[in-house]
Amino acid sequence: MIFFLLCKNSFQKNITMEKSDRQVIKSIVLSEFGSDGPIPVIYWPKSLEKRAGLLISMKTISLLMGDSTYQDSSEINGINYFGVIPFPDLKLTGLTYFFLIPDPKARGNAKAATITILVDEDNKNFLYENMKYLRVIIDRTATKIQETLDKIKYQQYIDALKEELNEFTIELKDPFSLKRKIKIVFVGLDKAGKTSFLYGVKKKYSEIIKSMPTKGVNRSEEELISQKNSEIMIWDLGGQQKYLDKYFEQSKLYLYNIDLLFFFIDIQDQKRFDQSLALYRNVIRSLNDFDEFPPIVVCLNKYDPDLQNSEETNQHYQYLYEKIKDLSDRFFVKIFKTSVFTQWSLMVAYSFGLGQLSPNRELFRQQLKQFAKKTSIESILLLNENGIIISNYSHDDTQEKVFEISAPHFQTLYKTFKEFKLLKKDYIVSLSINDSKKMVFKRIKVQKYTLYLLLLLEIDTSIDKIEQNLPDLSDNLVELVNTYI
Ligand SMILES: Nc1nc2c(ncn2[C@@H]2O[C@H](COP(=O)(O)OP(=O)(O)OP(=O)(O)O)[C@@H](O)[C@H]2O)c(=O)[nH]1
Ligand SMILES: [Mg+2]
Repeated sequence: MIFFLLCKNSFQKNITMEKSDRQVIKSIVLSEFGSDGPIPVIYWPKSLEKRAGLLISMKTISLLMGDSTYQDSSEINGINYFGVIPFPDLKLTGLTYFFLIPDPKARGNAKAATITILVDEDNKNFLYENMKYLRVIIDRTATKIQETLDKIKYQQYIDALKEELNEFTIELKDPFSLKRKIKIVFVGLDKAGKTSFLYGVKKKYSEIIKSMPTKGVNRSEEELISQKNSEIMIWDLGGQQKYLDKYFEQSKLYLYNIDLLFFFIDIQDQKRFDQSLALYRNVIRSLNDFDEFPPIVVCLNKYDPDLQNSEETNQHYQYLYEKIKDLSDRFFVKIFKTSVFTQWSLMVAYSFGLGQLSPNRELFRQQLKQFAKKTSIESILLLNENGIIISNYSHDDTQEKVFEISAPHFQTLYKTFKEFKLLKKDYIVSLSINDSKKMVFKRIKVQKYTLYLLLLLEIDTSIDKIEQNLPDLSDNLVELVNTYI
């Protein structure tokens, strides 16, 4: 933290460009956690101000590791993920890859490292739009760095990275587009419950009752955190046969350029399972033809609370689960049981899907994990104002599940208490759980956003301990929240 303050100054004028203004990528920095802390090992351009390089190293590495110095590689073992990080003082935004370099001399036999490529903050959309390509290119460089023992080669690898990125951007039609346009598509047979799901997510219950079959496509906008940089459009495709035919005939319009796909199957409608799966197969085929592989969330829907113990329904679930997995070959697919009667089930599936759109989801999780460690919290979950789960972290899966189910209830309670002016503080604490644990639901302000934390902790952990560590968490989240999507 102290370092950030020291470095706060305006350096951007010192970052000169080697070529023309058309160059999108302004700088590349390879950082390492050296014996004196994070330092830029290799950077481009050569004219990059020393303190700017140091700021980039400090910030990226400390987001990776928290305030604690890097001492135990088991803590961050298996770390390799991306994040989009703003550097307002430099008027730059970076795409950072976090990874470890094996080093027998370092504690834990590895050193934390980051590769950051930077663009003008006004061009940050370039990073989002081209994320999947940039990730591949940077990942390759990181692997080369991890594999060599010869540090002299680092320069050569970063030069090659610069060249490759340069070639990549030259081929792009418009690297300077201003808004990230995200397309989320809902597909499934008619009456599968797509429109109801979307109303349910927004808690527009009265609309669910009135809901009519969707004619053609219903487009709506989603606002997750900040709408400044992105526009999230949801396409709810009516599922009647006459419309389905049209989507495939004009697939370039409907099924092209999808960032996230929700696919719905009515788990109560056994007669139409095969028809549903045939539709799924066709959608997969069409995506394959376009060479596009968006993440897919499959909702086995109408899994109503009263059916949860039904043997038959669970057999159907198993059947559909396996069929879907079989059909989804090259895709990242996650399958959920959902019902409009359990609002949390909608939120869990919906949040998971939206989370896939964020390049910072791992970074958020890492922040929650660090906070949890410092405060001896077992489980932690971060919600936005609308009950969408931004991130969570938990020691075990069962707890995570319980948390996802409990969170909306706590949020409702919190808002109710607040409305009736029963809250003196900005948190509520549950009764003891199992005589040893308690839950705390707390509102936090992160910049202009109101977010909520649900925490599971030892019964005798004081709320003060949480409060003491919150400012650090909020500070780090401020940095990340604006680049969440
Ligand atoms: N039991 C049960 N019924 C549901 C659920 N979700 C939706 N429904 C009902 O299923 C019917 C169809 O829901 P819609 O949301 O209109 O379905 P859709 O997939 O949008 O249908 P199309 O617009 O024709 O493609 C409505 O009567 C809903 O009330 C659910 O989770 N459980
Ligand atoms: Mg509909």
